[in-house]
Amino acid sequence: MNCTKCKTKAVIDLPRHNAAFCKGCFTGFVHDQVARAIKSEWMFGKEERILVAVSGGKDSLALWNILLKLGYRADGLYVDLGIGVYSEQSHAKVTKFAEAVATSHGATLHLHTVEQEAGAGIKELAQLIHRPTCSTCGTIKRYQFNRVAIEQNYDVMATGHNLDDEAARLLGNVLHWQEEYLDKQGPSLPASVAGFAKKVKPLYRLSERELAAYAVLNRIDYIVEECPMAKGSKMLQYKEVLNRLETESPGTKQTFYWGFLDKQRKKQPTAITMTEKDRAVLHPCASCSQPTTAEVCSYCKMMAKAKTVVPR
Ligand code: Q46
Ligand code: ZN
Repeated sequence: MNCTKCKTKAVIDLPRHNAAFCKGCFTGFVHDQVARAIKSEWMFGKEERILVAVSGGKDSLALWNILLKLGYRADGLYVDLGIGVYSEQSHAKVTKFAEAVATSHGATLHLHTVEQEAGAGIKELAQLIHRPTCSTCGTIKRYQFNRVAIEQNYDVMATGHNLDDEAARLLGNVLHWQEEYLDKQGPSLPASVAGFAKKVKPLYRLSERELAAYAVLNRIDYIVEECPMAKGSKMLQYKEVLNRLETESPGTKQTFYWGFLDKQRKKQPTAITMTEKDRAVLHPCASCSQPTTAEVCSYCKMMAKAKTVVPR
C-alpha cells in the first residue's frame, strides 16, 4: 500500500476517502481537515484567543496540538473530576503535554478541581445529590468551560468532539426526535447572549480512528482508557452500530453527519431564530450571573445542595 500523495510506503488507509497516506502526508491531511472546518464554519481567526477543553484523551490533546501547529493562540482547560485512578492518569497526561506546549508555544493550562469546589469527587457528589453521574458531570463541565472562557476573556471555546461523537449524538437525537438538540448540533455555536462563550468543534471532519492514528504518529501521550463511567452508555452503543455500518459501507458516518449539516445550512433563517430564542428565554443567574432559563442556574442549585449534604 503506497501513499496516495507521494507514493512512498503508506502507514494508514482511509477507505472513506479512498486513500492511503504516509506519516507526513497523513499529518498534512489531518491539519488540512481542521483548517477546512475552521474556515467553512467561521470558527475563529489567527488573532483570537481559543480555550481548548482537554481531558487527557487523544481527541482533545490532538486538537490542542493541531491548533498550535496551525499557528492559533490556544490555551487548555482541564477539569479534574476526581474519578480515582482514571482522573490521576488523565491529569498526569494533560500536565505533561501542557508543560511541553508551554515551552514550545507559550501556551497556558487552566485547572478546575471538582472536589475543591463541591467537597467531593463527581461520583460521590452525584450519589449525595441523587443525580446520575454523567448528567452531574455534564452540568459541571459545561459550566466551568463557559466560566473560564468568559472570565479569562477567551473569544471561543473549542472541544475535541470528532465525527464519531457527532454522528452518534445525531443518531441519538434523531431516534428520540429531540428537535431542540438537533437545532444546536452544529460544529459552531454563536455566543447568543452576553455571558455565553462561542463554542466550536474543529475536529468534526475527522474520525476517532484517524485521530488515534494522528496522536500515535505524532507521539502525543494520551490516556487510552475511556472514563469508567462511560461503560454501557447509549453513546457507546450508537457508536458501535455506526462502526458496523461504516465497515460495510465506508463513508456512512460522514454522509450522515455532513448531510445533516448541509441541510441545516440551507435553512439559515432557523439559525437566527435559535439566537433569538436564546435571547428570549435566557437571563443572568441570580447567584452567579451565567445565563440560565431559571432564576438560579442548575450549577448553582447543585452547589447549594452539595453544601447541605456533602460532609466537610
Ligand atoms: S460525562 Fe460521564 Fe463522560 Fe463525565 S462521568 Fe465520565 S463518562 S467524563 S464524556
Ligand atoms: Zn448560577
